Amino acid sequence: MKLLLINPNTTAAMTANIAEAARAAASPGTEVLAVQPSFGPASIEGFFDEAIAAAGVAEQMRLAGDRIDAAVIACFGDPGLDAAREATRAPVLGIAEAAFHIASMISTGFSVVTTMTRTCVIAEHLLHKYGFERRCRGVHGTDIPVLALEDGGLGSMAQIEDCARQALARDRSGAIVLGCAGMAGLCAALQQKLGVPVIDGVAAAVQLAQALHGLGLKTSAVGDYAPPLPKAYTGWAAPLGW
Ligand code: 5HY
Repeated sequence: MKLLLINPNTTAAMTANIAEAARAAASPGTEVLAVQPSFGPASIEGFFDEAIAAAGVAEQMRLAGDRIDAAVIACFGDPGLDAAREATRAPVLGIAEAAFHIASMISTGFSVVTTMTRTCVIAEHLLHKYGFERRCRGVHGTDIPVLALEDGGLGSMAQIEDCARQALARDRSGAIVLGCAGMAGLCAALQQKLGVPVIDGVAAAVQLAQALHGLGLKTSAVGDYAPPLPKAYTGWAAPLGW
């Protein structure tokens, strides 16, 4: 299967690291096509960054069309997820939504450990949007800038581990969800250190995308995720029109 992996920020080193984690999680026969928008923020750490990143996701989905079997949006805010599901019938997964589903199947309650504290609200909004607010017992920021994880994040391991330990104790949770695609490479080592399930959304989304493809399921074209209605777009967005 052809799996489109979109890193919604524009940092090539992060796209490469996220692609490596996705390929490590993918089954034989899954081809991971890693892309990033042609415009937008180097990292996504707030609502404004996210608004532009969502347009970048729309750009890449528009370019891919139906030439893919599934897509993964590899940013923990799931920017542009609903728009992406209108743009193709191929299943589209956000790494936050995927991680919440997986964590809820292996623990009665989980905690999220993310980057900047100011982005915690974005994760909290998604928990409510997806209906996981009763399963998540806390969202915790480490105040590690996203681009500090650009090299894979080894330098931030101790800080993330410390935050996760405090979260597990304070929240009485049984699992940790990593709140940034840039943390994907740290998952196995953190799970070893913490002794609880640690969920990386990139791997979770890749595996769930394969499962949906294996079930022969596509995004419904009826109702809310029906393709956008034909209309002209102007300015730099003109090529994205329908
Ligand atoms: C991410 N930002 O996964 C999010 C993390 C965050 O550029 N890639 C980003 O802080 O929301």
